[in-house]
Amino acid sequence: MTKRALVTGITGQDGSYLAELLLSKGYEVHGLIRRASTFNTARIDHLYTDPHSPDAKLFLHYGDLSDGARLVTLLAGIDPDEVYNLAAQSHVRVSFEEPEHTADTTGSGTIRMLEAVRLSGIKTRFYQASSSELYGATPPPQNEDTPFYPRSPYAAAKLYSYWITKNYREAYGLFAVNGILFNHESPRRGETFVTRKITRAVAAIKAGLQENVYMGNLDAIRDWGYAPEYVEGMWRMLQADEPNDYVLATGVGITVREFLQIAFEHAGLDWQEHVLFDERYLRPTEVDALIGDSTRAREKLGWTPTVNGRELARLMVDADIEALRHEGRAWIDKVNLQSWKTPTVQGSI
Ligand code: NAP
Ligand code: F7E
Repeated sequence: MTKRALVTGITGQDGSYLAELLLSKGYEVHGLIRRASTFNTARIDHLYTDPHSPDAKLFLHYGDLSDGARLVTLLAGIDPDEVYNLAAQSHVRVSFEEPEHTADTTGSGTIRMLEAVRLSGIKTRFYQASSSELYGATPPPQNEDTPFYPRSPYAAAKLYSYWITKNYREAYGLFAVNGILFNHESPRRGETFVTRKITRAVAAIKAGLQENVYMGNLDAIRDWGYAPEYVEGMWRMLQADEPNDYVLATGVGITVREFLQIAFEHAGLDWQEHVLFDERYLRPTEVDALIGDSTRAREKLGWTPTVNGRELARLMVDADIEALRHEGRAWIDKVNLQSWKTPTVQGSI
């Protein structure tokens, strides 16, 4: 029997890798996409085949986490074996600019999904994209028993989603799990997250297209892993005998400064000659250090990450240098249009 999965956030970094993984395992994959005035499916275009084809395995449906009735109709119609709720306003700095929207999508969006599962009466397993941001001010190492202390509207919204997922597990016997994932990155990472911002800037500086990049707090420590390995962990959580919550992390923490240094050095550049400070990249409250302990996932799911932040920096620089070589100036302009035509690769946030 072919398994069916529904992925919200399929156009995002994780959604695209998860769709790839599920298709490679023979799943029929359904994805929720938002209607936009321009195409927003670049990360999954390579997976798409004409839905009229008998070989079609990927199906996209318009919808939004703010539209509960639509979610009920969709779930009833698709009747998936597994639901992966990855959609969210996922940028921490942006959540301070748009706290209410973040609460609606990243927080209330989850209860709309869970209610849609319950009201449509389908039998499915449910994955919730929880985050290491839940730990916030609690010092590392962090595991499933570490107390939460959210430090942003994003983290507060994810805290609600974490608890409501757990509540639906206990109240209704739903196979619902929280994956508490530490930062994970890739060449498909959104361009305004710090790793990708750095590796894109390195590529542009190396090519002589810009001189500097403006950054915020370089002292923050993050446990950066590789996104394709993390979506494998999500899938494993839904294959377990019993529902449980799991941390996914590499256990290796490095500062933003060290990531900068490795990325620039990899391209033969000195980061100190190119990095400038701009306070607009600071957050009103910062998360100083996240380093995860994923012993439970290693022991119970057999999940083992192989790429840490240092290796990621090199891998992502190589990918961005190659992308720039391939696509040229248009590659930079694509993001600058969204950042009010800042003349260099900065991102607005
Ligand atoms: P991402 O690249 O920002 O993707 C977010 C996805 O959510 C996109 O497909 C986006 O659609 C969709 N989306 C946003 N608002 C929506 C709405 N109202 N209705 C429907 N779809 C909506 O995020 P990611 O890095 O792949 O992360 C996936 C999930 O894991 C997120 O929930 C994130 O908060 C969480 N998480 C991420 C990390 C990490 O390090 N990457 C760590 C822990 C947890 P558009 O393409 O149309 O914008
Ligand atoms: O920031 C510092 C910044 O935006 C990392 C999301 O996927 O992971 C992500 O959240 C650190 C922070 O990710 C700049 O202050 C310095 O300390 O890449 P980021 P994040 O906030 O850790 C968690 C686990 C999620 O769940 C989220 O969805 O880097 N930093 N200078 C900067 N950050 C940015 N973006 N830009 C800078 O110029």
